[in-house]
Amino acid sequence: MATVSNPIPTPLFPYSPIPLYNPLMKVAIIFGSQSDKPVMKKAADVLREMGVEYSSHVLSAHRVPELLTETLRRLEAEGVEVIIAGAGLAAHLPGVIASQTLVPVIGLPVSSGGLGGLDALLSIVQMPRPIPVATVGIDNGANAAHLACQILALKYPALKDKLTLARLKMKADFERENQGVEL
Ligand code: C2R
Repeated sequence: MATVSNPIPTPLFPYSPIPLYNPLMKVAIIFGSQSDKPVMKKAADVLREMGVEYSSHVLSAHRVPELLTETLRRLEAEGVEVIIAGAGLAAHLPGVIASQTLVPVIGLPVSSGGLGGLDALLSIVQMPRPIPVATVGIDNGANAAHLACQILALKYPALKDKLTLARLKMKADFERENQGVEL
């Protein structure tokens, strides 16, 4: 008799009877090198502003693949809900992370190197199905964090309220700043 394999992917962290889930909103910011720090800091700044807890990790799919897997297991056990993954050059880090977890991964291409980040952008955005990475613009750390907040807002009404207020403020600022413009 033919056996049918389970179509549901096995979670990275095996089922545990101990409730590991922490109800706080949790984002992990993972990046390939210390040299990516200025771009990743833009994401951290927005998360802090929105009151979202985050942890940051320098890891590399190319340089320390075993440590990457180990850390992902730990983050899942701690209840991470969104991962922001930034890298430059042949940026495989976000895709490799996405291949190892069902936690949504936001890819942030970093412009380190002679190609201005286009290399990283294409490496991150062109993922084969069914392993998507939600990719933001080159060096746009702020947008990576805004998208992370929007994902979390599906579950946390207080964060949704904050985002709604931020949008209202943005519109009011825009109208005020663009009143009576002269050329
Ligand atoms: P160094 O400055 O350390 O030489 O790194 C990093 O994200 C960084 O932008 C140069 C660039 O290499 C990237 N890097 C990756 C990966 N690991 C490091 N793209 C990876 O695993 O994808």
